[in-house]
Amino acid sequence: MIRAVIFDLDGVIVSTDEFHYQGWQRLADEEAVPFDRQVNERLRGVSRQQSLEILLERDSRRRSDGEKHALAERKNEYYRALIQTLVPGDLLPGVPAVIAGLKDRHIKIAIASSSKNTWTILERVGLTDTFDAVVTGNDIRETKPSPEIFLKAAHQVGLPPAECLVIEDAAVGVEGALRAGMRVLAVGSAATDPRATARADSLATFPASDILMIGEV
Ligand code: B16
Ligand code: MG
Repeated sequence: MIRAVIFDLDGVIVSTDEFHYQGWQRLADEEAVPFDRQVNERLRGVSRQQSLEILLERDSRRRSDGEKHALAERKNEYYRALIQTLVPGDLLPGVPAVIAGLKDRHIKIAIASSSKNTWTILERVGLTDTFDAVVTGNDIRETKPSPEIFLKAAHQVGLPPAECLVIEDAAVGVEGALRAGMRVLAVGSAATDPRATARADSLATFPASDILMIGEV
């Protein structure tokens, strides 16, 4: 039985994935590093520093650790300027209804996001007091596909992994949730991932009542 739902943030609750793309694209253009949306897909769910390493795979220059740090900081400044524009109306379709439906049924809800900007985003979209637990990129040692972030969220809501379902839009997130021993609903960019327990293009077509039936026999 599912008694907790753990949401990824970027690409599940809100479309900050587009802002990440814009921030990385601007940095890549300034540094004359080839970058496009296809490479950007590989950045989904992974940490800022790892994202930079992927972007720099096509770089012809050798960068010191100090330079890399400064590049990641610069991208984060661009990104942070973009997320300041977020408003509650930017929640992805279906998200408010799913959250309300789960709360009505007394299901615990949590956030498990690799982003160190999680709290700023939750504040912008009016969700700071909504979740029973929030685990961010600041609270973990290993990023997805490590199961660490999901296990930490389950621990904080006081439920075993078998009673948790994760909603993810990234391949690394789907893998991490499965490694944590949880069911996973893959949405958006991950909606064709065959490893997921269930798939949906968007939460707009997947009400809370259906979510709670995933993996039940
Ligand atoms: P930040 P999620 C992830 O969020 C993003 O998908 C990923 O693209 C980003 O690099 C990562 O957060 C770190 O974000 O630079 O804000 O710390 O999908 O795990 O909610
Ligand atoms: Mg995501």
